[in-house]
Amino acid sequence: MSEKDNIYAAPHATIAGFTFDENVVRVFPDMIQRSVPGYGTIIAMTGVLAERYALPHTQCYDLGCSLGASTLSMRHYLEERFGERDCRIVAVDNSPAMIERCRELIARDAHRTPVELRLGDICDIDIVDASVAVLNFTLQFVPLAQRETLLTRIGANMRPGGVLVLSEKIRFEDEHLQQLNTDLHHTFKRANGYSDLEISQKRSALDNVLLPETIATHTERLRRAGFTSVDVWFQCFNFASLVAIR
Ligand code: GEK
Repeated sequence: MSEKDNIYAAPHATIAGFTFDENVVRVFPDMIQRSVPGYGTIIAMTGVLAERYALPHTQCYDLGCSLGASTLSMRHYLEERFGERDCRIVAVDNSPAMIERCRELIARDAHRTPVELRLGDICDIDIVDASVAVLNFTLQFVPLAQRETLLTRIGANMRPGGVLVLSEKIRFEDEHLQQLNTDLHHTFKRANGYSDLEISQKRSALDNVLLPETIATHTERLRRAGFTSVDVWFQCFNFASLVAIR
């Protein structure tokens, strides 16, 4: 069971940049559920999309897997046609604490699709013969200058007819919409038990660490990376998930 996230409940003298360390790992499921509107739906539908697009004898990538929520969802939905499909999942994260805990959680799961867990930077790992790639709230932490190269590499190593699921915190060009969606997100967090202090300290910690972009920027870059059909399939406030078909 996940512990309750109270990392920013007490005042911090200085707010360090957010990192995915053991303290975050301990509370991560509670933190992401209470912070990201639609997280549970996005995780479940990622499995549904994998079931539809995974091609026989290919690999499904969970890039920035954290505790493996998307991996476990894909495994669940890939189970029914396990034998005829013969896929494997490659789950990658550059946080040792996340990978260690993820390994324990995968070991407890009874589904059969093989999972390879890798500790590493998603900008460095080889992508080979992919039919599904999931970037579930991960690209937002990759330096802006590296995002195009990463997506181009995913596109180049994905089978035609494969899918990339890209979920991100987004920003809005229109100032009114940016303010509205930021406020609505904070209201969502308050309704989930976070105090104003927690919300503001977390916001400072993510400053310059989580860098959101607009839907237009994501869509145009995905097209340049070789994805032909690109659209938003889920959005709640400033959180969205896109499908991009190779
Ligand atoms: C979920 N997908 O539960 N290389 C590898 N991992 C990275 C990198 C990188 N360059 N940058 C960040 N990470 C998960 C949630 S959380 C989202 C993803 C959030 C990892 C980082 O260590 C963390 O585990 C994950 O990406 C982001 O659906 O906390 O908002």
